[in-house]
Amino acid sequence: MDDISYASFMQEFYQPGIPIVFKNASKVWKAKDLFSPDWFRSHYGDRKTEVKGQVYTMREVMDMVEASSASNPAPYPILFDIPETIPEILELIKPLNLNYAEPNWLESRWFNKGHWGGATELFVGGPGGRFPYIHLDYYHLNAWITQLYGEKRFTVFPRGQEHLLYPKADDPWRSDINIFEPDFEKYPKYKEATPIHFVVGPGETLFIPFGTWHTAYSLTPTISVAFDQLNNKNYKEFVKDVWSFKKRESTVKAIAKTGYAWLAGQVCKVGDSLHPQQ
Ligand SMILES: O=C(O)CCC(=O)C(=O)O
Ligand SMILES: [Fe+2]
Repeated sequence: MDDISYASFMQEFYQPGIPIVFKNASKVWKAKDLFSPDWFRSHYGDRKTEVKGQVYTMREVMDMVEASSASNPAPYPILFDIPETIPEILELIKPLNLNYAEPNWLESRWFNKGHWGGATELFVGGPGGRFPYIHLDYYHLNAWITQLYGEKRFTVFPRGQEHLLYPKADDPWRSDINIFEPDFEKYPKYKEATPIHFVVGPGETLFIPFGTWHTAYSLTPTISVAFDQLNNKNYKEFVKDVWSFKKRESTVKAIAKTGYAWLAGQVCKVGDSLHPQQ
């Protein structure tokens, strides 16, 4: 979708919770047409990240994803927490909200980013790299994924198919179904599911509304920037998740964090009413 107005996006996609691929929302970012494996190797080659317990430099990561193949894939995803490990590039991805992902309470100082599951991350992958499972994002956050280099195939499931996807009993935000080779004996209802596959290419941005089951598969070396969004629309579900996640740690913590999240939400709601969107 190209050059949809903010108001139309909100009405036709955001409010009903329908995924959409923006063709060129990233035109407002300096990072567009700039990010590439070579660019990261030469500017931030020494920055490090950990993947499955092993530390790699950016240089090694880029070498790995360029050598990756479907038969011998590099690990996926390889993540760099942008504010923590490459804060310099924050300048190149402004405005983070692309003038569409707003309001975003995770950008307010009341919701310390990263604290609630909402981070700004660089995703790096190579051919054959599969996100390890189909899932819902934690905390019912909306996800915004901007592909800046290479092509990734995404799979999303229409709302209302959760009963066909076998959420795990101990982690109902995930399923063990392998969508590449589904085991229909074990998951017979999955036969009725209707996964939607599509490729997101350089410069394109995918909006994944909360409550959408999804996964991703890297077709080429890929670099994307992902961030999450919270506002009045997903706030109720967010607060419920804060409760249930923190409750696993302790009831006292759950009460404190949920109380805080509720209060911060009230403040942000007032903020929204003082600064209406375009
Ligand atoms: O690999 C991707 O780009 C999708 C990532 C994703 O769905 C997630 O991190 O929750
Ligand atoms: Fe996700």
